[in-house]
Amino acid sequence: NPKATVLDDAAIRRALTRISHEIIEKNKGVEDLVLVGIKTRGVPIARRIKSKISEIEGRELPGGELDITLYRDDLTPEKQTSEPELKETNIETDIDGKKVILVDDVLYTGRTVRAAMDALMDHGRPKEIQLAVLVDRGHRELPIRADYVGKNVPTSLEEVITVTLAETDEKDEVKIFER
Ligand code: 3GP
Ligand code: 5GP
Ligand code: MG
Repeated sequence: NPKATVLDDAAIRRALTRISHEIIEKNKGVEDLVLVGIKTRGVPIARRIKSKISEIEGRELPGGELDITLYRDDLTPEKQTSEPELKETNIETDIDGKKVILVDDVLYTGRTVRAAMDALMDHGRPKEIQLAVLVDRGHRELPIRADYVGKNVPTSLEEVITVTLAETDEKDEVKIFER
């Protein structure tokens, strides 16, 4: 049972455009930036930001993907016994000395991002790692925060956020549900 639409397609587009500008501003340009999406839906979000930044700056950026398997088939918090694990890395450039921007759809406990940072460190020595997420739903269990946030959506533990994107689903939409 859906409770509310948090972001519609126009709001998602505006949020990603804003984040793209914020990335350029914070980094004073796009030198040494690499955009890495976390599968599944972090990947199309990273691609959209990457192409928006390229459009603004007139310059292509390297990209990549990390596949971090999520904990469980059952997604209720009390059943999350194991840690998220890296399945696959696919980054088209050497990340040594680069500023890697990790991109994910939803930030929750922070454990996926921690696993993603571990994977990057195994891959090279990035100069810096930054984090961009479409939605921050709170409930962090680690000292991790996002540098760029599409929307902060305070949730209860009983609520879930659904993110659908044109690339993987029918349309662009972020909704909040009661479990
Ligand atoms: P994603 O591949 O787009 O990241 O975990 C598999 C999918 O389930 C994820 O899709 C995520 O969007 C969705 N999901 C919904 N609620 C939760 C949740 O509370 N925890 C996790 N790990 N995934 C969730
Ligand atoms: P974390 O590791 O921070 O607990 O969770 C982050 C990952 O789990 C993200 O990749 C995200 O896809 C997924 N996730 C956690 N909570 C939610 C949620 O409420 N909705 C959606 N769509 N994904 C979630
Ligand atoms: Mg995800």
